[in-house]
Parts: sequence; C-alpha cells; structure tokens
Amino acid sequence: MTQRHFRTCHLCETMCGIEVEYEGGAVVAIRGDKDDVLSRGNICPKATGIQDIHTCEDRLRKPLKRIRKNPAEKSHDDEWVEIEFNEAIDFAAAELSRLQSDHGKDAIGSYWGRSTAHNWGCTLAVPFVQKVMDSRNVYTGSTVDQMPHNFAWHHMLGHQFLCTVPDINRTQYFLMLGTNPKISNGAQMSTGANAWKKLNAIRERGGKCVLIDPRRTESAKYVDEHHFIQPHSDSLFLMGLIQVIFDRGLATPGRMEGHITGWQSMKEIAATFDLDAIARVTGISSSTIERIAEEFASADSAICYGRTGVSMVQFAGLSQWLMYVLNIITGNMDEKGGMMFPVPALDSLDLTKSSWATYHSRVSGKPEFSGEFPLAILGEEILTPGEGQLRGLLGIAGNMALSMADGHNTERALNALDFYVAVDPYLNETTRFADIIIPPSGPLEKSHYDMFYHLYDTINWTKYSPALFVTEHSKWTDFEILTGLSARLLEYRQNSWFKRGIVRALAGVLRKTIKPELFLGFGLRFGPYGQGLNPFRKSGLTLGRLKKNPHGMFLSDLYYTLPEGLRTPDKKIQLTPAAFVNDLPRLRAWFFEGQKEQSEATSEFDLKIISRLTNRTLGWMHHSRRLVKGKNPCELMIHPDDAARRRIGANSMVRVTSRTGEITLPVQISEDIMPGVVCMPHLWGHGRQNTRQRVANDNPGVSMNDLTDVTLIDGLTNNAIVNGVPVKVEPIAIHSNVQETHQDELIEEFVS
Ligand SMILES: Nc1nc2c(c(=O)[nH]1)N[C@H]1C(S)=C(S)[C@@H](COP(=O)(O)OP(=O)(O)OC[C@H]3O[C@@H](n4cnc5c(=O)[nH]c(N)nc54)[C@H](O)[C@@H]3O)O[C@H]1N2
Ligand SMILES: Nc1nc2c(c(=O)[nH]1)N[C@H]1C(S)=C(S)[C@@H](COP(=O)(O)OP(=O)(O)OC[C@H]3O[C@@H](n4cnc5c(=O)[nH]c(N)nc54)[C@H](O)[C@@H]3O)O[C@H]1N2
Ligand code: SF4
Ligand SMILES: [Mo]
Repeated sequence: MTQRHFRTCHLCETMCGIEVEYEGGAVVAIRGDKDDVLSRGNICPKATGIQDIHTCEDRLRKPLKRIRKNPAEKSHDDEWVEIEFNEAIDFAAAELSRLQSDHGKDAIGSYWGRSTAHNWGCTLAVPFVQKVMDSRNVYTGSTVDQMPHNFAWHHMLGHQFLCTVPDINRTQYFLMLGTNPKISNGAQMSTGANAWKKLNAIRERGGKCVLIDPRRTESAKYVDEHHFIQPHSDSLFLMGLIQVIFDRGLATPGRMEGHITGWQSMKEIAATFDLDAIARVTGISSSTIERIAEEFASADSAICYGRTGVSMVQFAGLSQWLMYVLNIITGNMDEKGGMMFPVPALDSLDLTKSSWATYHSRVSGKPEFSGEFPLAILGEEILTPGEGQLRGLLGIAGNMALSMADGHNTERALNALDFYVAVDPYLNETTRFADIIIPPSGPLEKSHYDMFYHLYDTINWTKYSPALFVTEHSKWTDFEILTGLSARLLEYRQNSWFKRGIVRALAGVLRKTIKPELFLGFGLRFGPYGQGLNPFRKSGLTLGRLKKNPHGMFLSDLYYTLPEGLRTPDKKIQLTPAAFVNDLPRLRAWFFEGQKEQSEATSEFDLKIISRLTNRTLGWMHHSRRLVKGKNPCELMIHPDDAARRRIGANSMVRVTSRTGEITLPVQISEDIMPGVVCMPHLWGHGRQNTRQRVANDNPGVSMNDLTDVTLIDGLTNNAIVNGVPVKVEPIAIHSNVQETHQDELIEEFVS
C-alpha cells in the first residue's frame, strides 16, 4: 500500500511543498502538495528528480579514499577505495591538523558551495567548523552569486542579512533587472514556484511589470514591457531613473522620513550624470527612462528588484546600491507593495557576522567580507608559494570546477593542494581532485528545515520536514560529518594524550545530545513567534506544534520592521555610503572616459557571453535521468545579425574562445538575444576522466566557466563576473542542408 509524506523541496530557495508517494523504501511519485501554506501545489519539474537522486547508484554511500599510483602527485589513474566513516573523518582531521601545525593556521581553509544553504545540517555546522579551523581562508559560492546584495545591505542597512524581499503579493509596479523568475522561480523572493502567476496577478489588479535583460527571456511573456540593456550598464540606467525622480520633484521618503541620511548628496550625485549619455551606453532611450521613472514614482506601490544579472557583472555593487536607493527615495522601502523584510520564526541575525575590510588577503590584498574572501582568489592563495600559502582544503557542497569562473584555473589549484577533503555525495568534476570524499546521507534520508531561505520569505511562514527513510546512511548527515570532523580536529590540536582524551570524551557526549532539532526547538520557542517559557501561551510556536503541521504554518503577512530593525550605528538608512560613492569614478572612467572603448578596440573578443538557466536543470541535478533526458540545452544563442556576420548558419557548430579557454557547441539563432551578446547554460561540462556519474556523463554539455575569467571581478564587491564576459565566436562547420533562407540571405549580405 502506498503512503504519503509531505516535505519541502530543498533544491532551491523557492521552498515548494512536495508530496512524496512511497511504498516501503521506494518512491512511487513526487507531486506538489496542494495544502502547502506557501506553494499551494505548485512545483517545477526539478522536484521530481529527487527520486532519481534517492536511487542513484553513483551517489556515494561510503567514503572514498584516493590511492595514489605515484605518492608524489595525484593523477586521474589513481584508484578509489571505500572506507568507513569514522576512519575517513579521523584521516581528514589528522591530515588537516598536520598541515596546520607544520605551516600555520591559514595553511588550511574551507569552501562552501550552494548546497550548504539548502541543507540545514551544513548551515548549522558552519560556525563550529570555522571556529575550530580558525583560518582566514574561508570561501563560499556567495561571491559567484549574491554577495553584492549582502554588501549593499551591510553598508546601507547595517547588516549583510537584513535582506530586502519584494512584497510581490501587494505591489502595483514591478521593475525587474537581470532575473528570470519564470525559470528561476524567484531568487531572494521565495514564492513557491508560482512567481509567474504572481506577475500575472499584478497586471490583473491594474499594476505593471517591466523587465530589463539583454535576453528576451521566458519571463518576458509575463510582463508589460521588456527592454534590452547592454550588459554591465544597469547602474547607469538606475542612476538615470533616480535623476529624473529627483529632478521632477517626485522623490519622497514616505514612512522612512527622518530615518535616512544622505538625501541631498544622493540628489547631487544623480544630477552629475547626463541622461543622453546614459541612454547611449545602456541602449534604453532617455524618453523610456523618463517614463519608467515617472511611472515608478507615481505608482501606489513599486519595487525595483534584480538578481544574478545585476550581481555577477561589472559594477554589481553600484547596481545593488542604486536599486535600493530607487526604492528608498520613492517611499517603497519597508512599505506594503515595496521592498519588505521577512521576520523568520528562527531569527539568526545576531548569530551571523557582518563586516568589511577588517583584514586583507595574502596575495592580492582583497578585503574580507563578513569573514570570507572572494572565491576568485582561492586559486592564487593555493598556487602562490610563501608563508600562509593555502595547502589543505575542506570543500563542501559545491562543484567549483564547473561553477567558479575559469574552470581550468580552479582545476590547477585543486590539483596542487597537499590535502583536500570533500564532503559531497558524488565523485564529480571537483571532488575528483580530493584525497578523500565523505558522502552525507541522501535528501530523503534526513530531516529538513530551511535555516537560511526563510530570509527571503514573501509571507512569514515556517515548516519542518522529518526524514522519510531512515537508513544506515541516515546517521551520517552533513551535520554529523562536519561536527565529527570539528571535534576530531580539536582533539588533534591538544598537545597531550590526557587532553585529547578529555576532548574526545566530551565531544562524544555532546555529539550524542546536540542535534539540529535541538537548536531548532530552542530557536522557535524563543524566536519572534515562540511560546517562550510561558506554558499558558498556547498560541506560541514550538517545534512540537510545528511538527503537527506537515504542510507548514502561516505566521503573518510581511509587516513593518523599520526603523527599529536597522543595524547601522546611527539607526538610519545610509543613502550614500562612502564605499559606493568612491566607486563612481571607476564607472565614469569605463563608460564615459574611453576606458571601455580602449579595451574593446584592442580586443579580438567582440561579443559578450551571458548565462541562462533552464527549467529542468540545476547544476548537480544533472544526475537525474528524468531531468536530463532529451536534447542537451547547451546551445549558444546568437542574434541573426551576429550569426550572419560570422557566416554562421542554423545547425552550425561554433567555437567560442575567450582569454582563458575555448569550447565548441551548436548554435541557436534567435532574435531573443540582443545583438553583440551571446548566451548559454552554465554548470554543464561533464564526462571528465575519473568521475563517477554516469547519467551526467552520458549527457555532458560543455562548461561555460571554461570561458570565464578569474581576473574579472567587480572592483567594489569582488564578486565574480560571469555575465558579459568578452568572447569570439567562429563557425566550425555549416551543416550542408541549411534550409533557413533568411540566414543565407543575411550571410550573403554581410559577405558581399
Ligand atoms: N531552474 C533553475 N532554477 C534555479 C536555479 C537553477 O540552477 N535552475 N538556481 C537557483 C539559484 S542558485 C539562483 S542564484 C537563482 C538565480 O535566479 P535569477 O537571477 O532569477 O535567474 P538567472 O537565469 O540567473 O537570471 C539572470 C538574468 O540576468 C540576465 N543578465 C545577464 N547579464 C545582465 C546584465 O548585465 N544586466 C541585466 N539587466 N541582466 C543581465 C540574464 O539574461 C538572465 O536572464 O535561480 C535559482 N533557481
Ligand atoms: N557562468 C556562470 N557560473 C555560475 C552562475 C552563472 O549564472 N553563470 N551561477 C552561479 C550561482 S548563482 C551558483 S548558486 C553557483 C552554483 O554552483 P555550485 O555551488 O557549485 O552548485 P552545484 O553545481 O549545484 O553543485 C552542488 C554540489 O553540492 C553537492 N551536494 C548536493 N547535495 C548535497 C548535500 O546535501 N550535502 C553536500 N555536502 N553536498 C551536496 C553536489 O554533489 C555538488 O557537488 O554557480 C555559480 N556559477
Ligand atoms: S522551484 Fe522547483 S526546485 Fe525550487 S523548491 Fe520549487 S519544486 Fe523545488
Ligand atoms: Mo545561486
């Protein structure tokens, strides 16, 4: 007889409710949970892939240890042997401790990829591991993602996790830059896989949606207007809007009156830009900028929101700053239908750091941000000899050989490590460089709570999901592995057998009693909605009560939290933090003082490549046969004019070259991409030697990050630039029976 289990899909921050139909230990089907308080039955196809991951034969169930053919160096001919978990943890701790005692604290470091945040065992273990490792070498996927947002929140609001979330349910005007919610399902805006329905609803209630993107994406169907924009130039478009709003007397602080500093200087800064020059650079006419500014400022409520298209580009820090400025000067910060701040049931803000430039990196002097360095410098820290060189790495939950800019550089660095322990369920493109891989239990074998993503809630709600299947492997969640490793590291650091014995005994007791549920129970009880110690407050939240609500609990709509919630020293919103103002000369030099032209005049790389997500895939989910079946989506989208100019016909294969690498892939000629820009999916490029991932390797695609450049980072936030990277595109062969006459005509036209 089949049974049903309800949980949250942990694959992305959208947090949809899923219903898993199962029989014994086998999953029969996965579908949307229509009673889930957030998603109400909506899911995307990716959720159904979880059953493939559950049964995937290549998913590691035991740790793998590398046996080197040649003890002096790693090779892809090395063998892997299975060992027990305790032995693996002990070995990893011994090797990391040895490196630290021989070469100093910073000789070891950690890297945390995106699955860290999707996995509460990992998220909870971060502070333990980092405290025990006590190294400045901390890297995460955030600096190839949303770090510029955190940077702006830190400087403007006082904390990197004071996250603004679009109140999409109530807004009347939604201006989106560099985001594709139809496919991503809403990033930093958790809606439950129905962002597109929410866009429709805005228009149905008389509101308006505007999208700014160099590609006419799948989301363009759900908006009133789409405008192409030249990559990297969003901050100028935003500056234009701000200028018009100030000029026309449309600026108003609204509810935040008296709680903002820098109003006059922001007005003066905006006035120094020339709107016609902005229009030339961005490709959006000044009359359109003026109209959007007026509409935005006069709407009953409005939101300017952007995601990776304005964070993984040049001048990302400036774009984030100006998006928030736009919301603030139109009275839409912490206002219904504007940008708001969720209040999660488990409030962890005080447990997280927010700092900038309190120390700098060894090789290129990059500032820390909230205790981490940009991932772009991981390679140089490993490859540059000298005191403090990074020699040992604990790599968790990320596949940086495919996801970090300049995959070749990443591979060189990983290969050069003296010791690398990966905590990951797969032997993939990144973990194949490890000395040991420790695999955590599978997604259905552990409990789940979104420790992190409730920061992006569009309603205040909460949900806990127990493990569905309890197996032998369930004992080894990420939390168990990482706390076990921390305990063993601490033990190795003691200089006598006696002290080691005490640490081991203590850690043994603590590890038996401290489970993620203990933190959650405590956090919920003493959190904003909690019961506290009052047994008579029956409405208060406790873990027990939450467990009785398998579809989650609605807590409230988003409500006002400012100015009380501000963390800036003067308790005011900072409209013009020095960090941003000081970055403006760089922007001007690039776009208005000839720097861009100079760099392009001497470059053979005359197109810019940007990334795209696809509905059925998400990095590591290429292990799911359900999701990757059919045609591989790795195609280079190119505008017909650009194709014709290069004699590229439909069905061609093309060679794409950049300063760092070269890939070949088929083209897709389309007017949906703007001229001068090409586009391809990222996180592909499987089929590499010594990986154990048959499904992904059968459908390999090519890696976009074999083209991107580790030296390209936003000069202010040090976030990687993986969008708008200069490339050259050439045809390899034109298919003999090209039928597209339009193509042929265009080719003729350009050739003659
Ligand atoms: N299906 C699927 N969904 C996912 C994921 C996945 O892998 N697959 N990943 C999840 C994760 S980790 C994230 S971070 C989110 C990302 O969520 P989104 O940011 O919403 O999704 P992207 O497709 O990265 O959208 C970025 C858009 O920016 C555009 N762009 C590129 N350069 C520029 C520029 O200079 N200016 C402007 N204005 N636009 C630009 C691109 O064309 C693209 O449409 O998605 C999440 N959801
Ligand atoms: N060119 C280009 N590059 C990009 C982007 C882009 O738009 N363009 N997007 C960037 C963005 S937004 C992101 S988020 C990153 C994503 O890049 P990554 O963070 O590298 O994400 P994935 O490729 O999905 O790899 C996830 C890894 O976690 C492992 N894993 C899965 N589940 C678990 C688990 O429960 N525990 C542990 N320990 N490991 C697990 C998987 O096996 C895999 O190795 O890519 C970035 N890179
Ligand atoms: S959008 Fe898809 S992958 Fe993301 S949580 Fe929902 S079902 Fe899962
Ligand atoms: Mo991401």
